[in-house]
Amino acid sequence: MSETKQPRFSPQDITVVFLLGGPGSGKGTQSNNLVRDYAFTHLSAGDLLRAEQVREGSQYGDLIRSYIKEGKIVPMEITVALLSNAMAEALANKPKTGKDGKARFLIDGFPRKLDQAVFFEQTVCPSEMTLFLNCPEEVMEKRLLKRGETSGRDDDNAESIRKRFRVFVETSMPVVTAFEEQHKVVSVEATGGVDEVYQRIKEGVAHKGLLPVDN
Ligand code: UP5
Ligand code: MG
Repeated sequence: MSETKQPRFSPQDITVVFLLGGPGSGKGTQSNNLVRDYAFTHLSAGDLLRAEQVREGSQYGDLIRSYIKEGKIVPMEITVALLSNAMAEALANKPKTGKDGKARFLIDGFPRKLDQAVFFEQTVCPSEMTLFLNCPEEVMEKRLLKRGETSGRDDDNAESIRKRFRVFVETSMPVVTAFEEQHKVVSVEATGGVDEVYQRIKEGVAHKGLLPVDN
């Protein structure tokens, strides 16, 4: 008899929104807005990996450092475990919910590859929606080089940025396309000022029924 494995969390209890977009498209910046107004718990896969990289006793520190510098995608087992555990930890602390009583998770910068999307939805939780920040490379490059003056991120240099762009186009865009085929994508033009982009995001997600939470 074959055993059907259930995902760790059910979409009846939590809402998962993926936030995708190229490097520098504004995922982290707009996450702050979405956390404030929509009661999201924000989980950035990149931030979780950078924290694991410097965690004392981590067996993955050197591996993560080299992957990030090269703009390559870290093996998904590591990232999915970090995300799944961070979700469980957040739920244990009884986070705010939407009107439907469900906790809301904004997963920033993941999934970056088709097999990651499938694996996450099978083992952690199916997603409700993908918010895609669409931004031209010239705009993203300018933002990242400026941030690189002070960020201290190993990958905010011209060479790493070039590699990140390439991986995004070749490997991560197919994830957006696959979710588009499922009619789950809200695509937003991510050029212009932060407030302008956020206004478009609010309008876009409202069309899919996602509304702010009253404070
Ligand atoms: N800025 C933002 N919006 C602006 C606007 N509208 N106008 C003007 N400036 C704006 O923004 C970048 C900069 O632009 C900031 O200085 C901001 O003020 C300004 P930010 O909001 O940080 O953009 P974001 O899209 O979050 O850019 P980030 O660099 O974080 O994107 P990446 O996708 O490259 O980074 P991430 O941390 O997700 O991943 C890094 C690496 O980790 C990957 O390359 C990969 O090696 C690894 N990784 C995995 O292996 N697996 C994963 O699942 C995730 C990551
Ligand atoms: Mg980010």
